Amino acid sequence: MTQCSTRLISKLKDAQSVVVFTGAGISAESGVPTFRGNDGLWTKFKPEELANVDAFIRNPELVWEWYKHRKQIIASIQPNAGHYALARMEQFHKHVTVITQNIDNLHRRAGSTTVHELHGNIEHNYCIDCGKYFDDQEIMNHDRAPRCSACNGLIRPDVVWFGELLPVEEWNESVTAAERAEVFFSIGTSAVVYPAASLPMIARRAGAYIVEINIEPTEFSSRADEVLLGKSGEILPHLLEVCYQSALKHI
Ligand code: BJW
Ligand code: ZN
Repeated sequence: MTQCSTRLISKLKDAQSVVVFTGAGISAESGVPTFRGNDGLWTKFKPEELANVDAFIRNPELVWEWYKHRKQIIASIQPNAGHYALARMEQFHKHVTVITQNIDNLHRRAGSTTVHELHGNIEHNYCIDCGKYFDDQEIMNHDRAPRCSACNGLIRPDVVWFGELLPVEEWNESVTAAERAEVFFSIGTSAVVYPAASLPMIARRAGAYIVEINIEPTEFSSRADEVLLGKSGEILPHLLEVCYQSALKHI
């Protein structure tokens, strides 16, 4: 199991503001497939090919089938030990901000209270023509791409596709949190999708101590202060049980 470096213990002991930036890898141990890599969700389709509005207009049935399948997976799974450990971090710092690229709602379900969803939430849906909101119960029994009860427009999941802007408030608050972070964790993300992937660098430039947790090195690893290699569902509980306990002893 990963050792807790004395540097990390000392940073955690003093930190009032901690930011946790997560990607698909943190939900992998809950049973949500990741996007890239050999076990990736997108081995048949590249995310850039399916997760964009043109693909949806061209082939709404394919994109609906794809999201319906993922909605069913996400509705049937639970947060894992990694999500719960992050929620418990709130006992140790004044501010813990979770910034997630994930759309699966698992951080909130695990009890994290400040969560910025940069790429939306798969449980929400809206009409592309009139904007009317639909929850999953209203549309999940549709085999074909669902249509709006008000205007017959296509209904899409409230997620951010390629070429679309991130929700402005969530983004601005995430940048502010990254700039204020004393310790910044980047967990389970390949760090290749922008602008989200710029957050670790924003935090680093502002002076945060950057810790990456991943099962393998990423494009960002060489710029992190510390890289903990392993599963987030194992490393994060260890961090809480061992590293935080060491930090508490030194207060
Ligand atoms: C574990 C583990 C375990 C596994 N424990 N670890 C050229 C250069 C730069 C940028 C661009 C460019 N061309 C276009 C762009 C912009 C584009 C972009 O960044 N493209 C790049 C891919 C090149 N970005 C956008 O378009 C964004 N919008 C934007 O820029 O707006 C401005 C604009 C407006 C108009 C025109 C142009 C620009 C929007 C991006 C939206 C991304 N959306 C998706 C889909 C969301 C909906 C859905 O889920 O269906 O978001 S794509 C997909 O990737 C999803 C994810 O959130 C995102 C990031 O993936 P993530 O989370 O990192 O997952 P993986 O699979 O890549 O990595 C998992 C990691 O976990 C791996 O490292 C594993 O090792 C690890 N792991 N198990 C710990 N147990
Ligand atoms: Zn409508």
